[in-house]
Amino acid sequence: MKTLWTLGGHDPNAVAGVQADLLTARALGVMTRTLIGSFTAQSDRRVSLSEPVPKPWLKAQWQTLRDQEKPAAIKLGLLNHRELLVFLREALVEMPDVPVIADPVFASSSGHNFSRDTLVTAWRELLFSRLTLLTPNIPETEQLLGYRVDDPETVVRAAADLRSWGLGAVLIKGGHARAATPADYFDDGQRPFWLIGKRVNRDYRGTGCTLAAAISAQLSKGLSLREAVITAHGFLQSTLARSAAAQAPYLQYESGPFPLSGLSYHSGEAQAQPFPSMARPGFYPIVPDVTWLKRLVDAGVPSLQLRMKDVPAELILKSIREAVDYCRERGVQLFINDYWELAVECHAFGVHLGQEDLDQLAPRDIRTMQKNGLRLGISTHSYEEVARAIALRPSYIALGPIFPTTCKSMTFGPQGMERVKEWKALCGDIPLVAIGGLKLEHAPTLLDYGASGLSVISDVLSHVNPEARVRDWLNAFATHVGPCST
Ligand code: 3NM
Repeated sequence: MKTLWTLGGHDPNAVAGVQADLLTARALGVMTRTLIGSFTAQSDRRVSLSEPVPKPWLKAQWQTLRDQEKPAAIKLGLLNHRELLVFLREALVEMPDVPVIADPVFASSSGHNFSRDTLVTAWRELLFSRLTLLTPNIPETEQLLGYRVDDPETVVRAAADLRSWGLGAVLIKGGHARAATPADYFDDGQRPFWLIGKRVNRDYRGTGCTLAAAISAQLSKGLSLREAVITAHGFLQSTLARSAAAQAPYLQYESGPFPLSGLSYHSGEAQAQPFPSMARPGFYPIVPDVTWLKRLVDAGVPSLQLRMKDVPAELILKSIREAVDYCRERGVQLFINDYWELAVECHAFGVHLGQEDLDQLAPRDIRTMQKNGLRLGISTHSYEEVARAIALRPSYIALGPIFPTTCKSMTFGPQGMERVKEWKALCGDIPLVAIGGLKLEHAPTLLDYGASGLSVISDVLSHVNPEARVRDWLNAFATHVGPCST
């Protein structure tokens, strides 16, 4: 079994330090070993003791675990003596491939200053080059770098400066910042992103430990670092929201699915408005041209996507206009694939975009779509893509490919039907459309698992009798969830 080792402080209240790590990792289904690096006496109001263990104590704990296993990941928290850091640096040499996540406790949220500058320097000199990820909050970032970090530009600069000391990646936590939406900034030297949080009306201890422990637990399960950071952020946010709603004095950890937070490559600001909602997508075929579109509309589909590939440019606008008029008159929810500007011009019901299309959009393009009342659907295939979609607050999120498909070239493998259950939870209240290799017989299971819409190409377009096949799909929806158009 893969295990997580967590090394940090002991909190007699068991709401921070290694106990918070243990509760977090357990909720995420990961077996955890705990190593005590310091004893503390702390409460909500103050820290009255913070005493590092003697080096032989840490060595004995470490050796005991080392004799039995190699961990899948190691999480470091409060380590407030240079000697312990020296020991750790040496001990880690024999496990170079184990990811190490550090949440450096230089000060607790109740204000106790655990460390002197010499300790900050020791962390930097002894451990930073071995760390997969460092997760400082803003005060810790300022303490490390010696300058004020108080706006998005300085956060970006601080992350680059921290990484220049040899860190694999850095997650700067914005909870202490003054912004209305607390955003965390992740930089691994590839494609940095912001994770957008929500403030809750209560302060909780142990949030930093929880986030870093959740990241470490997700890494232990085999997720990539980016995926671990994204899912852990969602876990912490839902833990905070649930605890605050229950007015619980301490974080309430629970196993089970949770929604992801929004992710943006551009800014940590939450988007002001959601895209307009729509009636349940229901049976939602994709067609390549207006001839097919009219056939399927006449057969009674409630939603359609016009996805024109390799169509001469001069035909595109004409087709979109004709398709929009045809669907509007018949109350069909028509999404235009890709051509969002033409969709705006023709007053289409909605637009469907892939991740590469989103790369081309500026924030003002999003505002233009919203101002014109366009619905938005987004294709997703990974945690990162779905978190990015969530930040845009679209009308639906599509997950695919559920099964192998021949209609689109894919870098992602088939997800399987079970994944729909998880995606449903990740998307929160945004409707979910399943796509990719779907056949009629999959409909009951996918609807049971929480899909609001099922999207197909070949099952209908390659059928000997497409109209009859549409009727079968509509019947499958009607028996399962009631008529599609409501
Ligand atoms: N998007 P069929 S799969 C257009 O996973 C499309 O994002 C997908 O065709 C995704 O029903 C797909 O014939 C093709 O498999 C769906």
